Amino acid sequence: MPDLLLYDFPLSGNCYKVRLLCAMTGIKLTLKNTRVLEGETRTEEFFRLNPMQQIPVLKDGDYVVQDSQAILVYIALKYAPDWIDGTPEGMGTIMEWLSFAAKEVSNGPQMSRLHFLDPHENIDIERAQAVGRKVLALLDRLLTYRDWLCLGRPTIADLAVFPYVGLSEQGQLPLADCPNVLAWLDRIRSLPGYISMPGLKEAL
Ligand SMILES: N[C@@H](CCC(=O)N[C@@H](CS)C(=O)NCC(=O)O)C(=O)O
Repeated sequence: MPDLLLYDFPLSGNCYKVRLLCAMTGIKLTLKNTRVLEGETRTEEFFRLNPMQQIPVLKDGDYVVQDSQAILVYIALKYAPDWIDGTPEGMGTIMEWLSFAAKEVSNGPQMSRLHFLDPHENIDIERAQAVGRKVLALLDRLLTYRDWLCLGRPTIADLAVFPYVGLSEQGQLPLADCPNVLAWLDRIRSLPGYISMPGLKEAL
């Protein structure tokens, strides 16, 4: 049984992705609260841990990996293979969604939320909300045809996209007009081992 250490912050959707995968797969995770708002990721010590100066960072013994998408891939490949697909085709398809999480979801719903949580961040809110609306429209259209983002089953692709889409309303991006997104959020919430985070609604 692995004993992983996560540099974590309770309000971070990127850290939550990792907490969620571990909760759903019964993997023990030790949390190290990192005070991002007080500049703890800006220290020399933290730079040596992660030159990107961001959380989440995962330590598995001597191995260190940063970036929420990279951490999901690492944990799933090593400890939770049901949540990934080892074939080139399956991995390629999952990567499409991990990239979507890192670019569109981050530039849209994540940045819109950050603008309202921390007005000191220099965010172009109109652009972020425009990207956010496109993300929600795309997902709602796609989820008319499928229950999960890819491969016909829950994978790390769903967990990578879930947090900031679920938190969209904190960025003043309404979800009420996206019934298929709401149903998908609910399907994820119904999976065994599901845990929530501050700001996420408990049900539809
Ligand atoms: N691509 C990274 C982005 C991580 C990220 O945005 N981290 C934020 C918290 S959610 C952070 O560390 N912010 C502090 C900073 O950038 O100074 C990932 O997906 O993990």
